[in-house]
Amino acid sequence: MPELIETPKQISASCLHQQGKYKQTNFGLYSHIRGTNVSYGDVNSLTPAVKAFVEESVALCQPDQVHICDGSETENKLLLKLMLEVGTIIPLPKYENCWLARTNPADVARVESRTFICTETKEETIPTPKEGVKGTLGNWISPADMDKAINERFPGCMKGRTMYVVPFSMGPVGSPLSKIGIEVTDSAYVVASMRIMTRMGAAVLAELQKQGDFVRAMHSVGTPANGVVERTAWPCDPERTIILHKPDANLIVSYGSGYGGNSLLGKKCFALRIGSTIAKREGWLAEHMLILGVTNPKGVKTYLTAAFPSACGKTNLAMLNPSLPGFKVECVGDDIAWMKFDANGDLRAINPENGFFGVAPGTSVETNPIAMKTVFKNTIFTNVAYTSDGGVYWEGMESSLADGVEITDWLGNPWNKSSGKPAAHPNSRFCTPAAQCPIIDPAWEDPAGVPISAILFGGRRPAGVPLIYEARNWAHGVFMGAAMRSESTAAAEYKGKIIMHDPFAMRPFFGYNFGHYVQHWLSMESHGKNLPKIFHVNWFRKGADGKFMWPGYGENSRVIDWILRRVNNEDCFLDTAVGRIPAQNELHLEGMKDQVDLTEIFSLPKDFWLKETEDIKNYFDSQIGKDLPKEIYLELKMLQERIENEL
Ligand code: TSX
Ligand code: MN
Repeated sequence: MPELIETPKQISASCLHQQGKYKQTNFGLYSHIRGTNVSYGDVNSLTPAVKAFVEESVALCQPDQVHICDGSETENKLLLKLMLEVGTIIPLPKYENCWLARTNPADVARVESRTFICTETKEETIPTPKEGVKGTLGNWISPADMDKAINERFPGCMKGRTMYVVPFSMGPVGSPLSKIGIEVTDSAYVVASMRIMTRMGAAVLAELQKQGDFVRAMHSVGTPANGVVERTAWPCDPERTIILHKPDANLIVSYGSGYGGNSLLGKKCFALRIGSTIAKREGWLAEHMLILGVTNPKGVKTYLTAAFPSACGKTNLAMLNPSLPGFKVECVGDDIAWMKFDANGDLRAINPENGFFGVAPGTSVETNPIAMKTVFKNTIFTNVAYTSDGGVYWEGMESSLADGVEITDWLGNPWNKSSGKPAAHPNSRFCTPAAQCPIIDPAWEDPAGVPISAILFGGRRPAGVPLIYEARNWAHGVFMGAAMRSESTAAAEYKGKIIMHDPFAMRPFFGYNFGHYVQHWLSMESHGKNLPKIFHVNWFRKGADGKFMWPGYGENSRVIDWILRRVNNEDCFLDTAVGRIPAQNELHLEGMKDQVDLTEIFSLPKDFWLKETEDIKNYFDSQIGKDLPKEIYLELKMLQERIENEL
């Protein structure tokens, strides 16, 4: 194998990796934590509280050595070398600093059924479903059972391995909207990925010296055969995988999986689940939303957020290439928004992340040229296919495949178009720095956040739901979020083409009782002087011919143009039973290639909406019951009455 990365001269990676042995690093100081050697990093950079957390973790997990991450280039090279040696990653010499990780085939996605929130009482975590109904708004675990789950898995789980201490900031280091976490993990893949997805390293430890609060996150890929460390390329323990959150203690514990959402604990576990509980306590919002900035032809810049369930093209919208002349979209984030009303009553948002952990299949020069310009440097790919010329391949990349190139699928088998299965795993990912996105917003790291003027909800709705409609007021908008549904995804555990409820696109990510979450959203109305307007979009309505009625992608800028005019309070709307839609000729379609039947795309079939509101009522009754605020039931009732009377 050619020497693809420069080995740091002072550090002998293979020595570091040998069980029970280590060599002096360039830090020159022998140090220990609970008798365990610190092979890299400076113990004195840890605050007493961080040191105590590391000590507890070391005592429990019994790693051979401790590595305190500084986020440096030297450290990253060491991690890459370690991963290359054991086969966790392979190089992708076609690109600059890109790597392919292939997981154990049993460890390819988040595992919702093994994800728990721990509170004293069940009611704090999940609404009580109706008798005989299985709740789908999260899983509760008691403190005693959480302790038991930890004690059954963690003691000695890092024997023969290195424990990495990963200091990370969600949000720009030092922003008043940011929060700090410490993740301990025995996975070099997790460290390298956290370095991309969060602000990681010494600067975070320095910030902690100023303000000490942090979220504790403990992660191990696990050890299936008790006590025996497997030197496999992707160690994991799928049978005993568990992801635990204890909001009262700002604690995350994850065992058995190295996969993204289960192991990069800053993302779903912290920024959404623990984040939403902190946000509730502190009076702000932690949401599963993209953030984008739009500049109109007059040069006016407006920021929006949008919450969509998976498979709706959230990353594509975050990097939109507008077809409307004179419009410009810039990206602040593609997955998570932390939002808080400032002293002026403006809602301000930060993207707590530092990278994109995007689904690869479907990403192409046709669907998202900006993403394709982002991901081919400094990127860790996971479970995509690779090509004989040292590149990557996934479903959707057909048009950029050179002749004579051979493909190896995500499992390592030769692949061609007649193989009958996808080359890349459908949930395969790119993990890439946000800063290298060519349309990253100039204010994406503004510590004050960007001012949000509109919030979009949406879903994949083949029938009945118009292209765009606007909420009549805040409470109606909150109802729209609570009533969100989408044609189901292939990414999670639930499969098949059914219209699934996914309120606020947060169903797998609530950190506390959904009924209380909705109450919190309603309460936000009184915090804001300049409340954002709320909209619902649907790019996916199909006509009688079974074809999509709206061309989507860049043409969505026409919908955004109308939203911006509404934000500006222009009188360009028409009231309907479900909300406000563009008035005649107010959705600008000039210069559009495709013909769009506006009457059909904005039609509101009475039978559909009667059934839809009945489904929503059944969902609310069976899943949330008394925990759903009465204002939301009232919104539903008023909607049903308008449907009855106006459609
Ligand atoms: O991301 C999508 N967006 C948002 C883009 C900013 N997708 C892909 C969804 C899967 C992740 C879309 N798919 C969008 C969309 O607006 N619309 C559609 C549906 C659609 C697909 C293909 C065509 C039209 C609509 N047309 C042709 O294939 C020619
Ligand atoms: Mn997401």
